[in-house]
Amino acid sequence: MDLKYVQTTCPYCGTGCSFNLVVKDGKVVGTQPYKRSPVNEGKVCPKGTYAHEFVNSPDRLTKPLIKKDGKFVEATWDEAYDLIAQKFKSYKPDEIACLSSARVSNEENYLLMKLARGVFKTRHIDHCARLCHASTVAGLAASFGSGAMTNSILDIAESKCVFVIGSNTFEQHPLIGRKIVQAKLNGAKIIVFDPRYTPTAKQADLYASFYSGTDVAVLNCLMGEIIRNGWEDKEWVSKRAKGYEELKATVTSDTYLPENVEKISGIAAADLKTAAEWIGTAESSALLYSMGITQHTVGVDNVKSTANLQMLTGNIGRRGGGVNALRGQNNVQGACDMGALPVVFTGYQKVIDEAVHKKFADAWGFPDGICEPKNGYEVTVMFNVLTDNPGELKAMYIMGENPMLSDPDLTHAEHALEQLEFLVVQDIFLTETAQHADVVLPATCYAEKEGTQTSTERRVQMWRKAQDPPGEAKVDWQIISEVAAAMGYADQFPYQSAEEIFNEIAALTPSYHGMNYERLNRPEALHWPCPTEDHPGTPILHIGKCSHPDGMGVMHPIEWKPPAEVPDDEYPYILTTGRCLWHWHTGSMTRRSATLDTEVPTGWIEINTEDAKELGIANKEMVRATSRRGTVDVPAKVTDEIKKGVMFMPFHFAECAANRLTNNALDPIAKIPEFKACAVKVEKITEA
Ligand SMILES: Nc1nc2c(c(=O)[nH]1)N[C@H]1C(S)=C(S)[C@@H](COP(=O)(O)OP(=O)(O)OC[C@H]3O[C@@H](n4cnc5c(=O)[nH]c(N)nc54)[C@H](O)[C@@H]3O)O[C@H]1N2
Ligand SMILES: Nc1nc2c(c(=O)[nH]1)N[C@H]1C(S)=C(S)[C@@H](COP(=O)(O)OP(=O)(O)OC[C@H]3O[C@@H](n4cnc5c(=O)[nH]c(N)nc54)[C@H](O)[C@@H]3O)O[C@H]1N2
Ligand code: SF4
Ligand SMILES: [Mo]
Repeated sequence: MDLKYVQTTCPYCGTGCSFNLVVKDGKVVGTQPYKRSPVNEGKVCPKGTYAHEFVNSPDRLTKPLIKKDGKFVEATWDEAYDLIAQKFKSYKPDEIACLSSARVSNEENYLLMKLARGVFKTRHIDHCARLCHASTVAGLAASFGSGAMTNSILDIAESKCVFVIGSNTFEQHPLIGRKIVQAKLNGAKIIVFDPRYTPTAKQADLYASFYSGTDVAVLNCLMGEIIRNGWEDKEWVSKRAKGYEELKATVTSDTYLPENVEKISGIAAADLKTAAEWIGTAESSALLYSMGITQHTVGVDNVKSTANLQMLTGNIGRRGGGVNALRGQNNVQGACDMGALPVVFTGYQKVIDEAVHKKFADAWGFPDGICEPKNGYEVTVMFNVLTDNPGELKAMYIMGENPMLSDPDLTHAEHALEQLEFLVVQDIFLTETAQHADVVLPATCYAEKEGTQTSTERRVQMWRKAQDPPGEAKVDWQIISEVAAAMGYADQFPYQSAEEIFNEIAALTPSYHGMNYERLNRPEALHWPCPTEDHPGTPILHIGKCSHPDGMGVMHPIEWKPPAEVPDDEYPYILTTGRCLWHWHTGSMTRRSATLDTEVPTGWIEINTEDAKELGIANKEMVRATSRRGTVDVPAKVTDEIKKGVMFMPFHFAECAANRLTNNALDPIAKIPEFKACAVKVEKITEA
């Protein structure tokens, strides 16, 4: 028997834990701790523990598929490439859109970006960050000049106060949750505000439940209290921030007095005052947030409000402080860094900047040029254009995304995909989205390839190959290179290894400039920005100055606005949606993992005990949930752990898909949908 251990990085969340894959006779069969990573020190959560289980699932795609007369038939790679090339050559650049993937490596995101802008010459490229932290990228860039998590994971343990708002850290970033526990053991006060009494909330010294969609009111209230009590960091505010007077006028207005915000949010005035005191008087205070803040029509406003609070209390550029926007997918940070966004090339270099455009055009050397220096469409806008302006977009290339379960208002998403003349899906499983494709390309998963991914704390770490791909499946970067070659651009895609691609990225990207595989190939890896080969990397951003050209932080006065859809007589409850510990998004991987799937076999809707009583609904009973967009039948989970008037559904399960109900209303700047608040009614199912 041949047994080996291959150290790699977890393919699930943005925490970026490391573990060893156990490889027996050439096949991945298990995981083992790898203790030298400073991020997780050998510990992993259940998804990490069972990250080998989906790898050799019998459902893995092993051959290209081409749809003929409505049915998939197996094809050779050459047949698939010929068809793709013939079709894509027949469309104008603006008729093509690409979705890249937060699941794949930096190298693969970079190449899809190059394929889109260089080969297809389209400006329409985006990925699931749009559904996730688009508000963070826009909001934190406006506040600090850089859209990334400001501090490091290890730094959270140093904090004297940890304020968690809109993150269920213990289920969604468990090994960051461990840092909260370490901070608590070091004497920190923990505050959690969440509509649900989550496992994270259970760790709190102060927990308050509140209505989804009232975050700005709550954050303004805390700031108002801090200013009225003189707890603001006067030096930070005077030396490093712009816009204090305007912010002060807004947050100290009567609207945001604790007694008034109690009525808006449902948090007791006394709790708001206590939270303000703890945050305002702590030696350092870290704010952690995730989707509870970003997935709103006011997502950017919410993000800017968290930045306002942290600047006001001098917690930017400080150890144990920061705005810690916890990025979700393993490589969503990297996919953004690689320019899989409609407005930037790598490292946030703007598409509309002529000098940047020329830099990439020159470096890539496409004889017939690249896409125009114009911004493209966001994922959500692409889908709206498909339904509202038929014929404008005709073809789509989707790598490693499953919008047929993850997009808001699935009826709309399905209608949108049906408008396409030609759809290519490159995935490891035949997902709900792949079912709609004309060509499906079988890709390899993390265990079958080399590459880098960038975690939420901007740490760039490596994947290492542990086994060969199943059947004829190919590595994503190789597929992209071969599609480019079939389109006539082999010279621009000459790669033999992921490392060669990484070197091209480093050459074109200032924040990755000092990185190479040799430097990354060590347990601690490197945090960007890392501008030169002797630079140690940057775990904490904005020390001494922010990233705006003048070095200043910008405070934004923001008024609270309710969600796009609020409860009324017909739809009297607020529905919020999210995740659970055991499953990952659309379930393509975790529902094919025997242990995880056994633990949580299907979805549910959380209903407050009093609401359930009024509705005559019993625990575990199948109920019907309806919004203005759709209806699903789903088992009820009757619980005191959710605020009365609010209901919650995880979105992992196709048979009771939360996104049949959600609202496709968008934040005007970030174009992120309002996954965290819509109006629903819930009824008993009475047999006909
Ligand atoms: N197990 C697991 N882990 C994951 C993922 C997964 O699918 N499964 N996905 C990853 C990804 S991509 C992401 S983006 C992260 C997301 O990580 P989180 O954002 O932590 O996860 P969610 O469950 O979407 O939402 C977090 C919390 O927001 C609360 N919430 C709901 N509405 C509101 C509101 O209006 N305001 C506030 N303040 N809070 C509200 C919910 O009750 C929930 O507890 O998780 C990552 N980690
Ligand atoms: N209601 C509701 N909806 C939501 C959210 C919510 O909170 N509520 N959250 C949103 C958020 S934050 C996110 S990030 C999105 C996530 O939305 P998606 O990104 O669409 O969801 P995933 O299930 O992670 O899809 C990733 C796909 O990549 C494939 N894959 C995995 N590894 C590889 C690989 O190496 N190569 C290739 N080619 N494919 C691979 C998987 O099989 C899967 O089909 O969902 C969003 N949708
Ligand atoms: S915390 Fe995230 S990165 Fe760590 S093992 Fe769990 S899913 Fe993987
Ligand atoms: Mo996400």
